[in-house]
Amino acid sequence: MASDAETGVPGRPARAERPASPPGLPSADRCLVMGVVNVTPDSFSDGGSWFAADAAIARGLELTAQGADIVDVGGESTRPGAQRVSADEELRRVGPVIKALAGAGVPVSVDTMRAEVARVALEAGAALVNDVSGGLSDPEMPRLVGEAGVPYVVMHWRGHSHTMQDRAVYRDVVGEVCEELRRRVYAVVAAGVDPALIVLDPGLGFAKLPEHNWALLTSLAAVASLGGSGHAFPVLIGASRKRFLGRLLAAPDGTPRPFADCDDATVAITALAATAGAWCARVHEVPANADAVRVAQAWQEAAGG
Ligand code: PMM
Repeated sequence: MASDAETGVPGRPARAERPASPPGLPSADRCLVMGVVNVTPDSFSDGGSWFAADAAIARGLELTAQGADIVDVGGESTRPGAQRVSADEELRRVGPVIKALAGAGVPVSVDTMRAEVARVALEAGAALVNDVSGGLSDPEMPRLVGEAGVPYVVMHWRGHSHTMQDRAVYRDVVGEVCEELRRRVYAVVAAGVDPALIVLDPGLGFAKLPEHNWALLTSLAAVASLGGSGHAFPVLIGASRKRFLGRLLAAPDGTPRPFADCDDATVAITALAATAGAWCARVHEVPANADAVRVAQAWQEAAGG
């Protein structure tokens, strides 16, 4: 069971409802929607669509107009098997996009595992660092985020994309993910990150088989409290267009549904996760997900929650 002392989060109230947004980010009485702009040629869900800076900027503005509360800009694909790009290339991809979107008043998140990229992104106006490695890939990242005093997404991660699916081995996936996230929270707090600025993410699809993703999605309260029953961190989920949805919706001959035809399933997960207390859903197509979080909000209000 996590306690104040264990999590380093003194005074964070125990509550069943959705935790508030970290300072500096949009807040609402509902689950937030994070729209994705992958400035990459090879992301598995939207690779190549927004690779040119102008296209990426236009897409970010479009997602915002469609109801995205935050726009997540990434320059490195994390699809299973992906090889890494250089920091220079990552910066070349995301720098102008973040600068333009933040300059237009869009709350921007930078999706990066590199402190150097995060530093330039924050200078360009990013409001949130989304680190899928939870500070494991670049040991400099937690210190940088701590000094910058910005919100930090700490995702569950077991290794880079080219090897991660070999690590999808669990006896008790919820317990192990909570324990591994708890260790990351200790580490990033020790490096100077304010616990009030931490957002947790179970890392759907990252060293996870479909059954692991479903177990985590149905245990969001456990993830939020790191396996305890008290303090709750905001939780971000990234189910959008992931392979486990394509497998769920496979054709009778077993052929997985193409990722771009999994948006309706993504919306269903957004509604369910929002009702279960998720703080934010990271999605590729915003309009129906923006509707779904409002349906979930009305549902919860009608249920008295
Ligand atoms: N998934 C992807 C990229 N970034 N960030 C967070 N916090 N959570 C996720 O689940 C996540 C992420 C990979 O998906 P994409 O390549 O389709 O964007």
